[in-house]
Amino acid sequence: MKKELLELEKRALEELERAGDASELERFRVSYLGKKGLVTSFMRRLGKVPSEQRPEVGKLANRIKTNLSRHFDEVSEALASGKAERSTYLDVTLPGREQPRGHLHPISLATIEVCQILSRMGFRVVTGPNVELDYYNFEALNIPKDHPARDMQDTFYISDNVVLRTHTSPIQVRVMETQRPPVSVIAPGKVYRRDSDVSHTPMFHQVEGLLVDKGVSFGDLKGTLTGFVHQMFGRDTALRFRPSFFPFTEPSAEVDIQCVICKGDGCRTCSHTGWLEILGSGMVDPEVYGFVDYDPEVYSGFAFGMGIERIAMLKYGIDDIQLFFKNDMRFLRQF
Ligand code: 2NL
Repeated sequence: MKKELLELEKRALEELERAGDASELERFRVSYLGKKGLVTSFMRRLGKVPSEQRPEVGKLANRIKTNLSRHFDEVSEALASGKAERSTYLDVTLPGREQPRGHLHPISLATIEVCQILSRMGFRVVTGPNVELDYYNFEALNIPKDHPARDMQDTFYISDNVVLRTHTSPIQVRVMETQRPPVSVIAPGKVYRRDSDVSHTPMFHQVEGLLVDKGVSFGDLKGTLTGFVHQMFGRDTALRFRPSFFPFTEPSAEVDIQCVICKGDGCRTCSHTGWLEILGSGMVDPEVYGFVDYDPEVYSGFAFGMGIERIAMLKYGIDDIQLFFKNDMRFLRQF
């Protein structure tokens, strides 16, 4: 009974607070304080309250009735004298509230830019499964069973012969398997490696490229990647090709660009070398052609691969790879 009364009071006060004009106020008066109002009918039912509780409940009911009447009088007066602007007035001349607008993630922006530059050169964008057969991820790329890259330490194994792809090369192997040269494709996407520290994340993004035709030379590789670097980092960016090794290319070369921070003078970002490694590349190893039934005596080609996080960090001047994965709006809003 007491609880019911207190709830009634709370509801009544809320309703009174919302009353915006005389008719709403009158409606309030009738439904709570009038002859058939809720408070009045409560008073009538007091007789049914057990006698030992009656004084206490009665006192409470009286207090609530007095309180509601007093509030009612106050609001009536305020409304009548126009002191309180209580109606729900809509100022249609106020400027609208701007809706926050989303935008693409910096990794998406960098991926799109890389793919646009290479698409204009004639490469076609292809995608493939993130969960791959060991065959497409390793075997067909000339990475033998005992190669360290296959180690459980480095690769997420789903089962004996199924992995999370460790690069996007398997997409290109699938293209070669179903298409005869000339082939020129780029494969963007997520890749996975069991690596997690300040400079590594277990999932990151890559774009790989592949071009196979009759008479493709290392000069074509150099020209293509030079054009790419100049469009991505600016025409005045110096680059160099440095000998390297990958199981799936021979010869292989890594591409360095002049440090974007110190312009080659040497700083912390480039470990005082003046150069930054941005991608790996090479002429497709003839062993790979064996798996996709291309004749290495007829065809040759080049391939390359780059990590998008690294490209985005250099392009936008970001020094911490973890920022890409934290969804901190203070970081993301800057793009
Ligand atoms: C790197 C190096 C590279 C490739 C990827 C490739 C693909 C096929 C055949 C041969 Cl199907 N090669 N891809 C070649 C050289 C380097 O990536 O540092 N990536 C982040």
